[in-house]
Formats: sequence, C-alpha cells, structure tokens
Amino acid sequence: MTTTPTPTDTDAEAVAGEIAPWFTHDRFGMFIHWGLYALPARHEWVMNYEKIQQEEYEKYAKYFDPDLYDPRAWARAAKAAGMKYVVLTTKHHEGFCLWDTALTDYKAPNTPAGRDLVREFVDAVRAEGLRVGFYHSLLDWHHPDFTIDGRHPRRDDSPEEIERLNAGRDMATYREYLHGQIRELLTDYGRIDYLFYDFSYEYEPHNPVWGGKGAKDWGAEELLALTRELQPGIVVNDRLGIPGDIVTPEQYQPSEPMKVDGVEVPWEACQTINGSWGYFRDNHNHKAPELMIRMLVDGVSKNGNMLLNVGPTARGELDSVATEALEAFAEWMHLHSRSIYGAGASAFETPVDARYTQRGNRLYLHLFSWPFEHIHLPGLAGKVEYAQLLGDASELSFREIDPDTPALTTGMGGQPAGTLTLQLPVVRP
Ligand code: JFZ
Repeated sequence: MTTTPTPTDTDAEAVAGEIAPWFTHDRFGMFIHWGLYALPARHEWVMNYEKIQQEEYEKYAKYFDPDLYDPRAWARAAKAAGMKYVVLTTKHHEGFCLWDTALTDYKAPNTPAGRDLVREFVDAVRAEGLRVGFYHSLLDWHHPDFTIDGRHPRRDDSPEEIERLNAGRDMATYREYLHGQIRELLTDYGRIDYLFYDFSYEYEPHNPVWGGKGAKDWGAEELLALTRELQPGIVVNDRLGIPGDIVTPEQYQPSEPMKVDGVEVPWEACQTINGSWGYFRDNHNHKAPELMIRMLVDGVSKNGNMLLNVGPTARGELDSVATEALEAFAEWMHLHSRSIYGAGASAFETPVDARYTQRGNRLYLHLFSWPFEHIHLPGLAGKVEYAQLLGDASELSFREIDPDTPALTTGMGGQPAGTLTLQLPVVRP
C-alpha cells in the first residue's frame, strides 16, 4: 500500500518535541465510531450499560454484515464538509476489531463482512487527500486477560466471583496484546497521522471497590514510545494517563484556550451530534447543524480543533441526520473556511454574541446574532483598513462614530442568523 502523505500547505514534518503543523492548521476532523454496537443501535456502551455478557454480545459478530460499507462515501462527505482528517475506531471498548489482526479471532474478517475494513478505510481517506487517524480503546471488555474493574460489564457480579475471575486474568498478557495490535496498526497501513487512545480512569469515586486503570496498566510510556517509533510525527492524544501532544475535552467547549501547567497546548474538542458516539437509532436529540458550525468557530476562536463524530449504521452508511449536518458544513465551509484553516484566537476584545478568528492580519468576525444595523467593535478604532462580508466579498461600510466606538454598518437586517462571517483586514494589529 502506498504511504504517500497527504499534501497540505503545512506538510512539513513536526520538529522534535513539537506537534505536526498540519494539526493546528487544519482545525476540523471527522470522528467515526463504528463497531458491533451499531447493531443493537443504542449507544456504544450498551454492553456495559445493560451488563450484556460476552457470550451473548458475540452474537452481533455473527450478524455484522455491512453490505453498504463504502468508506469512499464517508471520506467524500468529510472532505466536502471541510474536514481534513478522519479518525476511525479500530477497536472500541467492546473489543471487536475492524482489521485483520493476527492476535484475536474477534474481528471483521470472521464476520459476514469477511474482510479487513480498516484497509479499505485507510485507502479511501488517502484517496480523498485527507489525513488518516485511528481511535484505539485501551479498555477491552472481551479480552480474557483484561481484569474486571469498576467499568466492566461484570462489575456487579459478587465480590467472590470477581475475585475468582480476576485470579485467572493477567494484565501483563493484555498489555502484550494491546502493544501487539498497535504494532500491527502502525506498521501495516502506511503513514498514520493521528492516534486517539481511549482512556484512563484510575480514579473511580463511583466504584471504589474494583477501581479503574491507568498508565501502568497500559504500559503507557512504552506504548507511546512504540507509537512514535513506528510513526514519527504522529499526533497522539492525552488519554494514556501520561501527557500526549493534544488535550481532548469531550462534549464541551472550553471557555478559553486550554493550558497544561500554565502553558497553552493544542487541543481538540470531540463532539457528538446526538450525545451518542455509536449509531443510536431511537435517539433523535440531535444538535442543529447551525449550532455545530458555531461550535467549530468557537473552538477556533480559542485555538482549538473540532473532531465531529458520526456513527454509521450497521449496514455501513451515514444516517440522514449525519448527512444533513455534513451538508450544512459543506455549504458553510465552502464560503467560510478561510476563517477556519490556519486561523486562531485574536487578541482583540470580542463583541457581544460573536467570535473572532484571526489569521495574520485578517480578522474574521462571526456574528451569532442577527440582524444588526451597526456592530460596535471595541479596540478597533483606527485599525480597520477595509471590511467585507466573507461569503461574497461585498464591501461593508466601516465608520468611527468617535475614536472609542468604531462600528461596522452592515445594512443587512434580512440575513439569516449565525452563519455570516465578516472579514476585517487589520492594518495595525
Ligand atoms: C470515551 C468512550 O468511553 C466513549 O465511548 C467515546 O469513545 C469517547 C470519544 O471516549 O469516553 C470518555 C473518555 C474519557 C472521558 C470522558 C468520556 N473523560 O476523561 O472525561
């Protein structure tokens, strides 16, 4: 398989100790949660939430037959939406593997799917010129050596039964399996740009009896070293229980640029459309596309990325809600991606109910409320050379009522809310 990297204008290799430049430039990626949980179709944690025992859960492997699987369609949808990288669950907590691993039989080639689904995914994403990412679960509710802990589907067995089961389990063997599988994934599929390990949960206040797992259980230092050795320049997240390249706030928008020990760090919010990562048939609690666009803008205004999740169906297709959301992004990004790629926080004070993103001397004002006749822009007196609507490059008049209250005069009261972005080249930032 080809290892051709995806070219972008930030294709330089990462400097040692620094994150690959594409990541903070590209800003927007697609997360894909796909596994056996697409069949019960009621959350990817269904095995745990409903305490479904392994023998029973395994029936889903027998019925896993994604006849409509076409990762090219996923990749095309991601690309059209303006996403630059795509991250697939190679294995989620259920333990089922989408690739042809030599280390377990619990894998897609042994289901009606009958083949390595990761291979096709990687090829498809690269063919669209996007970057390839893997999500890999550290938890494994299927592996016979993974000890029962506070988040295991068997956590409510009697303490005696759990002691008995755990006596026959050996995390050292599981660690070998975990590292072996990462070795396969990072060796056999060409260049992998991104890896999302998930997750560490050492501190378990809600289940102190059986506790959780963290860096030591995963052999995190060794695993991270292996990851970097096999894929120099790869971007790795922070859920191994030791620091990674990025921090990953989940299902919330940080209120300001994120810091670790007082220092700003690259970050990426992972977000769902409806609160579930895996396909959830009867959950119609989805966010409006408009809101998700604002979330992307909000993140970039604080130097963050967004990884927006879709959960394809068990037949392998994106559902209509995901498709509509991606189409809304496609339409918006077509006109506004200049305010996203390579952009980040601005030092200027943000007007009420708006966000700024800035790239060089281009300042983008994203209005979350509309209509406005005038918008007052604190601190911009004497600094705006020219103002225009980003969508069509039509001129906006800008005047300074007095030196303290520069204002944009938009005269665009009829425009729909939220998706407009004005561009203000700033001469003296
Ligand atoms: C994890 C998974 O359990 C979930 O199914 C999904 O894959 C998501 C992307 O990641 O969920 C987490 C993991 C860590 C935290 C919260 C949810 N955390 O550290 O707050």
